[in-house]
Amino acid sequence: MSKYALSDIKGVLPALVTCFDESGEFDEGRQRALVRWLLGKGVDGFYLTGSTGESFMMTPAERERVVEVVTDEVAGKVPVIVHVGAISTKLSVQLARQAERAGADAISSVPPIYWKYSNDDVYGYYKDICDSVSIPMVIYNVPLAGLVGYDLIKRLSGIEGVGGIKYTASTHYEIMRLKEELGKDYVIFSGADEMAMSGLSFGADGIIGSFYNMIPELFIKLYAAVRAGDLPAAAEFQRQANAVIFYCLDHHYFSVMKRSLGWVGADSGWCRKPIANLDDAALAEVKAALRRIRDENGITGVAVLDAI
Ligand code: MN9
Repeated sequence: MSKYALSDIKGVLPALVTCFDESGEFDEGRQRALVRWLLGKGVDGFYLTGSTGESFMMTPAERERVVEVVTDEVAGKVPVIVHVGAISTKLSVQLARQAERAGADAISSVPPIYWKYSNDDVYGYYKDICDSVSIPMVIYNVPLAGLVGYDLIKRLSGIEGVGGIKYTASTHYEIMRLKEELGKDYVIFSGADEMAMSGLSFGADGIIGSFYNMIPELFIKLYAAVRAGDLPAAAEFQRQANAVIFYCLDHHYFSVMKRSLGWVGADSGWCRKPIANLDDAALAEVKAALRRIRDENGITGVAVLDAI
């Protein structure tokens, strides 16, 4: 049973990486350990099986298993949103129903991908999924899947069940405008880690992203600083985080995130091909570079970086 209303979901939510072992199979033990580690850090919820969760490299059964395992481990301590986007409505509906059964608090989906769809098609996609479950839908606007225009975002908000958006476009003024035009109950999660401060300053309720797996401490402090109105402090945390992020983005960042967590006992394993993995030699180089970035930028209080 879902436990949290969408309006209760705010703060810092990792787009949880999915843990695979050396042979590429889902690794339940690593996954549970990572969830416990992140809960210990104080994250405010989880976003499962999204792009960062490598969902598009997984079978529906595997995605369902991840959802079962993580909702079981989380056990209602924080809210869980499950990304159910898939190549067909039929699959997305199947995943949405399973997420609801597993106790997810909300679902989310990219718009239909690969082919070019009309606005009516996109509307129909979200309507079909929303009609199949009773938990709310967070639509997902992300360049990788093709951005949804402002007018369509507003139209989609009229579907019963659509309660908010994960907004990963860079046009953050739309966050403010959506809040004004759709009301404060329309929940907005800012989705670009590099611009978390901006998204929150423009009115987002929370942030969902990849790097909250690896350096959650900086974003938890950033979130608190924005809420306290201390924008200079928030900017400093964003600057520190971005020094790490921009380096990682050039070095197979999914693998950097997963393997660097091993330095704090939360090793998250390997990525699924064609996403590349770091071998031990490359990881050693990354480690040296991150140490330098930590020291040059005066970054403290980040476990993964403190460990090197
Ligand atoms: O929404 C993520 N976007 C994608 C979340 O996965 C496409 C972000 O967290 C980015 O990975 C991050 C790095 O560019 O901002």
